[in-house]
Amino acid sequence: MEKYFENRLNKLNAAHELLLNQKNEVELLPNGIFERYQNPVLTAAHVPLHWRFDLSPERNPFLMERLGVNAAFNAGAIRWNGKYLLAVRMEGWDRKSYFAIAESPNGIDQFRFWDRPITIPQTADPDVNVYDMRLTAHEDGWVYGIFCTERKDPAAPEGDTSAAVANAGIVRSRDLLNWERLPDLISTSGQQRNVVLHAEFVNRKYAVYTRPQDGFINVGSGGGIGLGLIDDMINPVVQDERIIQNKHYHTVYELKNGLGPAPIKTKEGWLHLAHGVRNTAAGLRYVLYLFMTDLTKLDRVIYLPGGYFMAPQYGERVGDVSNVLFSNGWFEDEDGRVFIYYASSDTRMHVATTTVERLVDYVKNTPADGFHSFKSVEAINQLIDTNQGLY
Ligand code: M1P
Repeated sequence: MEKYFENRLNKLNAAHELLLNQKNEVELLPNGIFERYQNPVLTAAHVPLHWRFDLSPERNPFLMERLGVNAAFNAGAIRWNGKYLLAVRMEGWDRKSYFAIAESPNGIDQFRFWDRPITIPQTADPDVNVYDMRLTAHEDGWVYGIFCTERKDPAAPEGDTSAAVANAGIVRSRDLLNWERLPDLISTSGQQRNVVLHAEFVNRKYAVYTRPQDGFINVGSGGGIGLGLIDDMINPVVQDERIIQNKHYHTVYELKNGLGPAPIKTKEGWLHLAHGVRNTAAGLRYVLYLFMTDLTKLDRVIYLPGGYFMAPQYGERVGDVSNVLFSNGWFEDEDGRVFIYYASSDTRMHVATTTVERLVDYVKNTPADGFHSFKSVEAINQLIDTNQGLY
């Protein structure tokens, strides 16, 4: 039996090391806007063996996986002390999500989890589930993590074991190891998901992007990407919340939308990455899109390219919640490269790279949605006309 244990452990360790050291290659024919990479950067299989297996041959002679991991997805991202870090949404076999930091030397491959997952301190009303952390290095000196905290709906009728309430939980840290829990977001506009902290003060206040919604899944009469102000993160009351980019009939964000990571500052405006959702006969389809807001008037959208920026393709389409791309992590490197971390189908993490220059070009020069098929054909004809003599 001991031989069996030893052989199995050797095989598990070898396969794990092979996976963690796998080189990631760029896709063969990118679209000019960004480059995808061929392998996911993180999956459930990247999780250290000592989180999953009892490694004692006495206690676990069959070397069974005791605490399995179902998925590694929807990661916040930050450039930190020369390293590329992700605050990953981990989901166990028990359906509970939690966060763990994974680190890479280059942002493209060789991601390894730190020794333990993050312990999130609890408020008086414990979180049932936590997910989708956005990391913001704020100019006040703290790194904030804003995530969705989910609890059973206390108003749910008896027998309804699914109804839930979503709100934004808030933690902050100076070393990404020790996290201080602040009170949950206080807003008067119903449930909240996809809440993101802006990195700079706005009129000496904190600014947050929100996504008010009536229900847990359905945004109802709520929805849209909102912007509000907070005086003090110790008492995070959202004031003056207003919708700055709304859902719209027959677009990629017809049903709902939500901001991804905190926006990137450019000379021309704030670059935003968001997800848009529409309904189909096969269920909801989540794609990513970009827009830009004014540098000083944060509630003014100045560019909104039509359609999606990135949609699920090939194997990305399949997973626990198929046909979903979701991103809550990106950053700009010192050299102007942008690393976009996105999850496919609520299952695994990927990376795409581009530059600020290319993204600014994309938001400025991609035609806006004309909201009618006729307008789409008009835009194609315009392009064909300007291409005369060039093809
Ligand atoms: O399953 C797709 C996504 O659904 C939710 O996002 P949203 O609130 O915008 O619809 C979240 O649960 C997210 O984690 C998930 O990826």
